[in-house]
Amino acid sequence: MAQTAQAVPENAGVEASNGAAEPEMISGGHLVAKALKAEGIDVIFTLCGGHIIDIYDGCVDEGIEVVDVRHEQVAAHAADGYARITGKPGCAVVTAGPGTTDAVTGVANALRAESPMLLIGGQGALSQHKMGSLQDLPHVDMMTPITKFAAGVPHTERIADLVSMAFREALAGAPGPSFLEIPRDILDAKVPLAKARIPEAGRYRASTRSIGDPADIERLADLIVHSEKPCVLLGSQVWTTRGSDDAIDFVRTLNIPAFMNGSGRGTLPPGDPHHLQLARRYAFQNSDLIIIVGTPFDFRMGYGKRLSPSATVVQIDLDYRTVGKNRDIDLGIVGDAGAVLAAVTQAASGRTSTGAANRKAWLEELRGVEDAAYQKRLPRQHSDASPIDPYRLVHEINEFLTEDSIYIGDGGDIVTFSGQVVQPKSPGHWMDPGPLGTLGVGVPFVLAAKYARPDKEVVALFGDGAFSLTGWDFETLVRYNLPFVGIVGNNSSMNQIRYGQIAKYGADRGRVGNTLGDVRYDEFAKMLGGYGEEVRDPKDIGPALRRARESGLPSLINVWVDPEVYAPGTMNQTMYK
Ligand SMILES: Cc1ncc(C[n+]2csc(CCOP(=O)(O)OP(=O)(O)O)c2C)c(N)n1
Ligand SMILES: [Mg+2]
Repeated sequence: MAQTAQAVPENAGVEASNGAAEPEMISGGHLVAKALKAEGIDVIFTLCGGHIIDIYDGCVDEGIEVVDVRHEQVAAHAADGYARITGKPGCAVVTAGPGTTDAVTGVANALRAESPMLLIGGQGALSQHKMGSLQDLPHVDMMTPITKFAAGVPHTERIADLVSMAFREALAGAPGPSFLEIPRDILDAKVPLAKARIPEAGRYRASTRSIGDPADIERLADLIVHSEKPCVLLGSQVWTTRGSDDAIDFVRTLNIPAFMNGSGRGTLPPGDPHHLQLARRYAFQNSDLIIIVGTPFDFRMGYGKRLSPSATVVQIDLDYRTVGKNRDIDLGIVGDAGAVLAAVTQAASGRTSTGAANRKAWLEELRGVEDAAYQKRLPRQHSDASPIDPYRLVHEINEFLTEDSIYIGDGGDIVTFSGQVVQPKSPGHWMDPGPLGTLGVGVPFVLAAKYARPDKEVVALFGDGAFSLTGWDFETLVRYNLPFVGIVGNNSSMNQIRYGQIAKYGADRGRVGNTLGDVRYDEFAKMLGGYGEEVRDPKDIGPALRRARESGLPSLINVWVDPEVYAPGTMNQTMYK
């Protein structure tokens, strides 16, 4: 029976020469693209390889952009960065063998930073399994310890289904990376569209926005209303869960001094009466109630050992494995930072008194400690010395940032300085590698941030060592017309490591394996089509930054900083204690 074109159902296929209906067929790469689309992925970061090209072809059909970089580490870090900026999972696609091994660092960084991303890697054809095919490696074995989910795809029909499983795992609880390996013949093969499970957008995952045990919300509200000296640490998960507004409401309604770390920086703007930074050690030693939100007791927190033994300690985290790890706590809540804080604010507000007024003196006490520490450091921030005092450089950067500047730090000592001085002005406007401490995240994070949010200004500070790891992708920023203000704090050294070597082995043996050339990164930027300037005099930093902003190009301002000046954290070797 003849049918009009409009009456043909979408998946009905075309009529074969013998009259039987042939099913509509779809290839593996096109199934990948359909599954990515269902998750809202609109860009993949990639470096090409023959094993993965059918995914590109699928992306063309689905309207997913293919952003090509110069090193797979960059693709993986960009996927991590994209997830942080957008709140959606990021996706990187790399070829088999060295393409996948190159991406390992980016995946590992996303694991420690709890950043949801999917890495898709190619693999030799299943028909050549264990025959020594080009670029064959045991990728799933390699990825298993550094992902939340790592699997190979055994059949073309299962591709989209497994992509959805990978996303479910990446986004559940504390987010993290997933990995899928797709053999070449599985990816290239065509199967009937009707036989492939393609999970529908929004219908294969549940919300993980939990408040934990409701009774614990009441317990925490009780602790807060009776506390005279509380403090809260707002960690990365406050941003991950997009709980910034709930956190702001919590500290303001209940009058609780707040410290921020990781991606939680910028939750409160600088100058906010509850925003504290330099008085953290004092607060942790003198508070009666310490509430840790969405950050583990890892090395950044001295494994929880530096909290007052008499304080009541509360920990809120998306991951049950983090709560109570490394030290005992008085109350643990496994849940979503924003949802929990909103519920506690509401519960406490329902009491006869929230106790907010009783905490006024404590806030003033902390403000006094904060102001004294700030005043003590200020002369360094205003230093006219040349070579330039790193404190002056990071001070100038802090002055330069606007409410719309996303700040990215990638380096050793120079970034340690910036952690003390640079204060992002808005939530989600601070990016650092996270607890893996990976050098080389800078350029990929710039790529992700500027690509996802072209309306934002991106300002990145690099150590000269850190920039060198992934610096060639500056060319990608030029190619995609992604202007940003880049600064290299250049001390011709891997200074953070050099300090420890000198301290341990003496000055004459301290110059081993940590020396870099006097490289003109401004010239490197210009060579690749960007903007560059060199700065030796501190008073030129501000004007150079402004010219970089106005250039409308990817830029690098090469600032020669004093190699003999080290950050206090480096001198105390705090990170190893
Ligand atoms: C990928 C990677 N390799 C090595 C290290 C160890 N490391 C930490 S800081 C540092 C020195 C970084 O030098 P640079 O970026 O120039 O910053 P500086 O300390 O000189 O300011 C090194 C090598 C690391 N964290 N990550
Ligand atoms: Mg350096």
